[in-house]
Amino acid sequence: MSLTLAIIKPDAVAAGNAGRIVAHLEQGGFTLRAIRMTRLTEAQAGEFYAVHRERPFYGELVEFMTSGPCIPMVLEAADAVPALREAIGSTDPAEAAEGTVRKLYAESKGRNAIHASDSDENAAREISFFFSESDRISTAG
Ligand code: 3AN
Repeated sequence: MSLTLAIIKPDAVAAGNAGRIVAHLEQGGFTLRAIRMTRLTEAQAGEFYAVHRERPFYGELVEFMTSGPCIPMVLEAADAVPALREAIGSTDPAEAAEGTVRKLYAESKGRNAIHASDSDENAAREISFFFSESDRISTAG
């Protein structure tokens, strides 16, 4: 089993889809290990998305991610990183496969409902960004 980080983004929280997205992921085989709601500051969003600093959509991304509360969570599954990437679907909801979170709940490439770590290395960094070791509750046994 391994861990990954998801963030239910401000568009999905504002639309009232947070609970449905958590349920969808749990039904898809992911176990919740930590969850909280937060509103990112510009500095926090900028640091979280630092790898995208040179991309043309960086300003828009930071503005969107600070526009309202979001819900970071730690999810556990076998091969959690690729499994969650598959479960959320393509960045652009128009290209996302049927049954994926983005197909079901995303509005556009920018307002796309959910973030998921793209490598084990980034998952570890992103989990530590939002949660301390003691926040991650083992649900086994
Ligand atoms: P993913 O979230 O699927 O890993 P990335 O890493 O290419 O996608 O992009 C990170 C985030 O930047 C996306 N989740 C999305 O919110 C935003 N983004 C990506 N491409 C665009 C775009 N063309 N216009 C606006 N925002 C974008």
